[in-house]
Amino acid sequence: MKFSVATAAAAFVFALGGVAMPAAGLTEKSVSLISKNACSRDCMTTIVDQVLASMLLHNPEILPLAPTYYATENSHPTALGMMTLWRTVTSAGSPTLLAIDTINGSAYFSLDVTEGSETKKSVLWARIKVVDRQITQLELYVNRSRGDHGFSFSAVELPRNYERWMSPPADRQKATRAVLESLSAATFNPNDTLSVAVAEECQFTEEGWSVIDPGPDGDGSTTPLGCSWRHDRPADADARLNLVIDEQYGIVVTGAIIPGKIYPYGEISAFIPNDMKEAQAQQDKWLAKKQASGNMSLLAPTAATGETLQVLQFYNGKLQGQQVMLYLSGPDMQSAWS
Ligand SMILES: *[C@@H]1O[C@H](CO)[C@@H](O)[C@H](O)[C@H]1NC(C)=O
Ligand SMILES: *[C@@H]1O[C@H](CO)[C@@H](O)[C@H](O)[C@H]1NC(C)=O
Ligand SMILES: *[C@@H]1O[C@H](CO)[C@@H](O)[C@H](O)[C@H]1NC(C)=O
Ligand SMILES: CC(=O)N[C@H]1CO[C@H](CO)[C@@H](O)[C@@H]1O
Repeated sequence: MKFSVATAAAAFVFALGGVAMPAAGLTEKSVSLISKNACSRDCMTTIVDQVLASMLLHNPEILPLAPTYYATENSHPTALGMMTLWRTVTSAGSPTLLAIDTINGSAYFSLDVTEGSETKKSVLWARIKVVDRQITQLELYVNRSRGDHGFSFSAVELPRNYERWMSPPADRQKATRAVLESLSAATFNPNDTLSVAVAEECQFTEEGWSVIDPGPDGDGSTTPLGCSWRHDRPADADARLNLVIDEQYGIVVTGAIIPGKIYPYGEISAFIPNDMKEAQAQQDKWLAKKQASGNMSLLAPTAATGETLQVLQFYNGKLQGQQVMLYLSGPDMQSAWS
């Protein structure tokens, strides 16, 4: 369903009904098994839709916010009413990717949105936490250009690329919560010896895009990069583990802070984590050569910090999907969330 401002109000009324009566439709037996204030998958889905509808209405006050809530937009702590998203979003569908953790009351979602009268779309990704059916945390990010995150991106390709995530084979062998937790623990810890098999069809995206690395001189690859489980993956000893564990879809979300450098990359620029020393050394070599030829204007390599939510999908004993979602700030930044 695609929301417009006109339908948002109606959708919200509908959604509120869902939240007010989460036990409707459940059997007597299942009601007695869950706590009074548990939020089911339907309940979490409704709250996520409400967040998007409230952006369209430019009105955060209609949300079931907890008396005290935490919120960031592109890593900046701010009250919802001060965020740009509540001013700019003019169209948003239901999330293209939605992972729900009913045990921790958390959800991760991502979709393409339109802002203002822009014809170009932006990539929105977010995590929320819900306690007693009230929102206690909102961690929101929006990509408006590669300069925001230093990586490749595509709001246009995002919906198609996420279809596979949301339609896993019915006969898949689901990973247990413990397996998904071990994946989260290893994501930003290269010391962790967990061995991870990568499915051949595993889908790798950066901010919605299947990455084709053209190379700084346009002599790179023409085929999309696949998933990988690198030994030189970025480390964060304080990574935020198990933010969302969706056992139904096999999705696990992990947060981290990644120090790195913005490098010129041909005429554009790219973020390379400091832990990927080889990639940085290669880029230094390329840069020295370009500078020696003296006929190109290039950005100076500059320290930066990426705040990332890494989204992995795992079933049939293999990694099936890997997404890098990252937002850049200046050097030595820390996360408001850790
Ligand atoms: C990995 O091990 C090294 C050496 O013991 C340690 O300094 C580093 O903090 C560890 N990294 C993580 C992410 O735990
Ligand atoms: C979510 O629940 C698991 C139990 O499976 C727990 O170990 C984990 O720390 C929780 N994550 C968060 C962010 O609270
Ligand atoms: C810059 O110099 C290199 C070699 O010195 C040359 O191959 C290239 O065509 C030049 N580029 C421009 C834009 O003049
Ligand atoms: C508003 C805006 O500039 N959004 C960018 C986010 O990513 C998309 C996908 O490629 C770009 O087209 C948009 O320009």
